[in-house]
Amino acid sequence: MGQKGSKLPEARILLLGLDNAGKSTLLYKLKHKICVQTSPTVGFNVEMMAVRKNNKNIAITIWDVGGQGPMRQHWQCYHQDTAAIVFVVDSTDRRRFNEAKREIEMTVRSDQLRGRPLIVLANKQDVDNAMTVSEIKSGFNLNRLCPDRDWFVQPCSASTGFGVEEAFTRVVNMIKLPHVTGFKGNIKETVHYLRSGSRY
Ligand code: G3D
Ligand code: MG
Repeated sequence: MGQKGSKLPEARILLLGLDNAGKSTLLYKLKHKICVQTSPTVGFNVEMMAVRKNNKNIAITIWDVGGQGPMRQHWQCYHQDTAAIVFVVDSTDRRRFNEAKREIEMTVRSDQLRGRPLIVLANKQDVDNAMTVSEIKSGFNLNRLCPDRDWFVQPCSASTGFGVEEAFTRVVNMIKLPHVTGFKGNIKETVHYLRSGSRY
């Protein structure tokens, strides 16, 4: 069932958000349901999955690049080939909501991410008093922030799996095929490049 050496067109999905938002938990949850290939974590986590889009098989690579320090210099390189942005929010953390807001605002300002779909995951919905989708939507002011890209907010719980598959099905549906076929590298080459260029 492995996809090693897969020649499928690849689309990169960038998993962003503050530390503790639940990005790695989310990736782990997806991996155990539908993942077909893994790479060891070296300053980042990445998973590849085969999915269907428009009756074709494509490979999506999901990059959890929440790393700090030396990895930050590589963030631009992730942006370049990104087909969709998934921004994970800890819905229980009202204290850091403004920090998350600043990060999402910086992300959507990136030229290389212009027009790419944005999916906000309102994570940790299993916890009482978690912020709701509408609180997050209006708190981030997404209508004004994203006038020129597709976006949506999905409630989910990376711990229980609630909403996780739905979110990624929607992400795949929102990816534009030109970005898929325009992907230049492959997952192994990119991982090799990042390892050789970093101190990890
Ligand atoms: P990050 O990769 O974004 O930094 P992690 O975040 O995936 O490491 O998760 C940070 C903490 O949040 C972890 O708890 C994890 O179990 C928890 N978490 C992630 N998703 C959910 C969720 O949907 N619901 C709840 N209740 N907790 C979640 P610990 O205690 O290990 O630090
Ligand atoms: Mg993590």
